[in-house]
Amino acid sequence: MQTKNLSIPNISCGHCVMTIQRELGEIDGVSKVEGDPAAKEITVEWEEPATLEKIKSTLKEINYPATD
Ligand SMILES: [Cu+2]
Repeated sequence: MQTKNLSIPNISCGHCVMTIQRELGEIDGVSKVEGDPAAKEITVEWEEPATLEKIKSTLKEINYPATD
């Protein structure tokens, strides 16, 4: 299991976090997505077959790119 905090400047409210949770939740292997709208951060937990690259590319596709 891997965990990472990602900074996502495009988050503006709780709905953004819910959208991200829904979309990342569809990736096989992603087990948990938590978000903080005020901090504009999410925490993702995953294991194979999910990868950080896949998570980041999905975030980019839905217009919430991570900065790091
Ligand atoms: Cu929003």
